[in-house]
Amino acid sequence: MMSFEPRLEAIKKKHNKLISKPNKALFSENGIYTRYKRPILTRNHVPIHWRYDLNEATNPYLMERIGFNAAFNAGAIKLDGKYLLVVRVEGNDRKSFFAVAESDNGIDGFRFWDKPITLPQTDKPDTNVYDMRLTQHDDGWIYGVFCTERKDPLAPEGDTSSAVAAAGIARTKDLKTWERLPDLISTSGQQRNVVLFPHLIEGKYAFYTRPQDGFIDTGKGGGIGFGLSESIEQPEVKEEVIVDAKTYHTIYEVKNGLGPAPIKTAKGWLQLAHGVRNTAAGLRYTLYVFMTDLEKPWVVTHKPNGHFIAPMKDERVGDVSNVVFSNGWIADDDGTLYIYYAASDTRMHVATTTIDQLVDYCLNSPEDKLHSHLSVQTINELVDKNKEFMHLLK
Ligand code: M1P
Repeated sequence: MMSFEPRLEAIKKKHNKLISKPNKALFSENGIYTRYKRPILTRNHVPIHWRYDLNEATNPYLMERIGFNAAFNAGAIKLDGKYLLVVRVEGNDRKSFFAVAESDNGIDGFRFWDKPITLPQTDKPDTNVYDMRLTQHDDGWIYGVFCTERKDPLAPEGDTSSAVAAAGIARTKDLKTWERLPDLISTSGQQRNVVLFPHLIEGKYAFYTRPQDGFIDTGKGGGIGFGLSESIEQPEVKEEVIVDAKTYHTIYEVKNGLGPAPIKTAKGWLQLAHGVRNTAAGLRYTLYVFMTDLEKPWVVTHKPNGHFIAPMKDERVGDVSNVVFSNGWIADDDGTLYIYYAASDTRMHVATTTIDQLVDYCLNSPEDKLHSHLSVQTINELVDKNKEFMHLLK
């Protein structure tokens, strides 16, 4: 075993090499977005001083004192020219918490800030928190809406797994100091994947929701919902309409949930969501994109069929395999869009595209007609349209 000093040098060298490795855009076969060669954040990006006691007197073997399991499902925002992710970091103890990682260009060089976020508690302490969506609201605050999970108080004796999920809310101006607000009260027993809309509607705060009557199963919860709250200090949604329903034999057959806060375009609100279907190998999570009406952001106007991003190659394997999940994206002033997505509940990736391309994708891709023979009809329509251009393929 190496002694303290050479071991520390080796750990530092390895860590610095990892966090300064440049990323590389890959050729985009579909032309809709560009994937990158490396994940942008992994558990190995967690700072050395969060993991090791650096005092030789109290840690002579320089062993890790605190272990980290994963860095994934990050909210995203650009502030003062920096690309900032509020990452769900999970310790080996299975507790997730939030920590900010910063990059100058949005595709590599992400480094965690000095300390994780200290999240104030309500009178019912969170057991676990995760998947924060950031919304820069017209009221001047940046809101973080996240899932807070606690043991189900009604769980029968001996059941140490049943939990209740609710939407926790905190606000900040700088991602450093956070004010905690009460959890959202809604019509269903549980909530996850709740997202605050950036504008007031009819003078009220508006939330995309995901009503569910179980912790994993959404049960009677019909899909991505939408509701209004009179106040953000006492948030309560008394009525939820379904925006995008879970649907038989689609990629969102079992459940779905909104990703980041939507982006306003001239043609409507761009929305990113995840859809879940079941397979013999377990649940499969993919991402899809749709648009909602500018004035009525709860009404879907365009929805390309199928998935937008599905887990590929190494992304397919992790703690919860066959999952891609996104709760953060950043639209730059020049129209570039950085989509931050996690692979298999383990690590973070980025994909880039432009707002114009995504709008074009929404407006011009065929919708899901829900039957095989209609999918064939759609393909044949394209084949016929291409007849006079077939020479281009020679
Ligand atoms: O494990 C996949 C995802 O499962 C949950 O998402 P949903 O509520 O839509 O099923 C969340 O726990 C999410 O964090 C996780 O990535």
